[in-house]
Amino acid sequence: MEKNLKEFKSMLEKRIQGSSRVFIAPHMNIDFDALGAASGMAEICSHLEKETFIIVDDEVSNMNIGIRSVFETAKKRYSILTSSKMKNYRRKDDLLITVDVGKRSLLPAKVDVLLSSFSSVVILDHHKTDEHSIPSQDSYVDITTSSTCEMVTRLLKMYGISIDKWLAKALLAGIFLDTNKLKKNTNEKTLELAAQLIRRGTSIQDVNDLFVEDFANDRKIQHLIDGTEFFPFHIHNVAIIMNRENPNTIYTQVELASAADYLLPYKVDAAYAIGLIAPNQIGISARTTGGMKIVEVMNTFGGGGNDYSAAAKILETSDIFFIREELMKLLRRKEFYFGKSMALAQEVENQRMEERSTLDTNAFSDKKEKCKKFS
Ligand SMILES: [Mn+2]
Repeated sequence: MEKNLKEFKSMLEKRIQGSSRVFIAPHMNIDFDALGAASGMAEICSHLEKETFIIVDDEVSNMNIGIRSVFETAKKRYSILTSSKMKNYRRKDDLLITVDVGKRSLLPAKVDVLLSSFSSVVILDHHKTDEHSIPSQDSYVDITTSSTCEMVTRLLKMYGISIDKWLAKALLAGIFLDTNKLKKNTNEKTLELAAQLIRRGTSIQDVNDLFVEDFANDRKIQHLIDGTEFFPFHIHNVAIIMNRENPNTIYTQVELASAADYLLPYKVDAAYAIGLIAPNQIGISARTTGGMKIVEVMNTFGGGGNDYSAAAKILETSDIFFIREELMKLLRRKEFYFGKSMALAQEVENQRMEERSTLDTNAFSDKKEKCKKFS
């Protein structure tokens, strides 16, 4: 998809202007990146004086505190509809823009059903495309960009659309989410853009406040992390996280992702969190520091993602132990790794800085100790 953002912008503009109405679809289980990007895209559409709707099916009661607070304001600023209400607003020649998603299975239900009724579909995403992706000539998919919010922020700047304090916060939250607060998948351009958003009146503190989790939820994730097993595969080190004590506990995909994210600093090439996400449905969330081809691994389970974050949903099963075995089989295969082990590289570094290495090794158990004291 060698299209630059400038070319995409002029194509996007043509599509928006040539449509009667625009429907923006972020992925289900909306997160900060999808919501920030949808908000920014709605601003672009209204700048082009086009009537626009954002489609969200998620129940507000299922959203975590941070998402909910951004969503409540978004609802006042933009027209937000559920996908089942969408048909009342449809006209001929409507345009669909998907943000932070390129797969039908991740779209709000009725958007998927009505997909072929749109005269054109534009995809803006940073997840890898595969055979399950929606085919579209009008897409901009760049897996090297940190987040969809980063793309949308660039577009807003190209249009000269002013970004107010709230929108800056919503966009920076998306960038923070997908870069684990600028710790991964971040380059100087991402940082520059983050600085520009901060200049619009938001702050690191404002955005961090959105990530404040409630205590019970945090304990639930910590409990899941307690079930972590570390496995050496070839020269690599992989963590598998699951709740073996209470395998029927239901998690959100976001909770699984947080658990996998949590493991990354502990000298692993990849971390996989497995858990039920519905009574007969299993989720896997994969994270890597770059040492493992997690997208390929998740592809084999019918999922996808980008070089650093990937996930899969497995229907009609509730046996997490079986899925763990299936995953283990894949993890033994060398072709899913890149040559250099992150853990090995770290070993060399550790030998050089022995003192620091002792601290690093203890950090995991220390942190867990502290959490235990807290509970
Ligand atoms: Mn994203």
